[in-house]
Amino acid sequence: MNLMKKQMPNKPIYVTRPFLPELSEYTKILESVWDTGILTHNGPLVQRFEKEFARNLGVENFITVTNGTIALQIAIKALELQGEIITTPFTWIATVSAIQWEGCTPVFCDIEADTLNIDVTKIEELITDKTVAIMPVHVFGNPCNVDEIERIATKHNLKIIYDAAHAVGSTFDGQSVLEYGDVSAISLHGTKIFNTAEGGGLISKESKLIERFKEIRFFGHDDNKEIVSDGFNGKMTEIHAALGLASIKSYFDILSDRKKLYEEYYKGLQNVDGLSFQKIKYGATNFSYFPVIFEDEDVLLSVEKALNSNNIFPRRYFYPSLDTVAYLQAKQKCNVSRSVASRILCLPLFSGLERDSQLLIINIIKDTLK
Ligand code: T4K
Repeated sequence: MNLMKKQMPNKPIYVTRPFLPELSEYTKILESVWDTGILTHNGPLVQRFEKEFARNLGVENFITVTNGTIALQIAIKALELQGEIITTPFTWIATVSAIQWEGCTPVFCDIEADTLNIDVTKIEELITDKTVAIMPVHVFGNPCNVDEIERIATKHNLKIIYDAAHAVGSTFDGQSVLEYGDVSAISLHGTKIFNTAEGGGLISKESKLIERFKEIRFFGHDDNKEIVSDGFNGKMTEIHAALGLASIKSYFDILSDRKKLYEEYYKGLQNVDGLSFQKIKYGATNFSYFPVIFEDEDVLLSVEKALNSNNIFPRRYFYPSLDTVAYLQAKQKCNVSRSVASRILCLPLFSGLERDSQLLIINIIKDTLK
């Protein structure tokens, strides 16, 4: 323990630290904003960011919006969904609040204990005559069983919206996982693998849907500024798009940094008794989080305490399981999700995490579990 205290980092280490480009790269791009005075309303930087980011993601169409939550709401609105949407309780509250905000009812399907994604074998028993869609989450960037979800949706005539908040850079069958389903909604929040401070986006192969997304994010106006439908304000600003553009040339380096750090954790922890890890079964993850699962909550709490006392702050993503949140009044009880949520901790993982800090984290966990 003495050794650990000696190495204790001066600055706190949080679960993540946003990637930031060189400040000069950012200000160079911002100069054009100062020249034109255009701050928002689908300006030239938003349009450039959409094109360049789509190319990096390997998707046909990408539309930016204010944040990942608004992206989910726009997806539900554009698909004109009214009724029950089957989703997972092992997620951030935004998945569920977007469903409720759009007047739909979330129905919780339990998760697979290994992948931590929606359990595809339990979806069909939850389908009723009110079910309109499935909203799975690629949890921590781990692709869902997209083939089976598509088979179920086609059989029951349901829409699929992927909450792909974590899945920038994840692939399935060698292509971006964001191209699956009717729509994928991503987050570009500061805590995500690629960020524009706040931000989000929508991906769909259907050009009609892309047009609807654009209308909805701009008060229901079409390209000619005619009011053609209901909409709201979901626009990304030029200031946020500039941050995305300044970071874009580092996109593939960010992905490979995460992979290296993830592998380092895995190498250090894989043989530790009493620990288990998320299984990547379908496709390839983007390595954006490193969750560890303990045998019980008491062990988790003692590891968390040991890390905290060394100025290290992992995060309990996702806790609690949303089927236990009283105000949501869930009718389903998801035991696997409840169990995992009480025992899972996401370790610090971000570009720039120093090797010594990572070794310290590994050693503290090993020591606590001894
Ligand atoms: N669907 C899913 C599955 C999601 O996980 C999320 C968001 C969404 C939808 C909705 O997307 P957005 O509408 O947010 O675009 C964070 C984020 O606020 C949230 O975006 C994210 N998921 C969720 C999983 O995590 P917190 O409460 O953990 O954030 P916070 O502020 O505690 O940040 C964690 C650590 O990161 C801090 O201890 C320090 C560091 N940090 C954070 C920020 C914001 C920085 O160093 N700089 C920063 O600017 O929620």
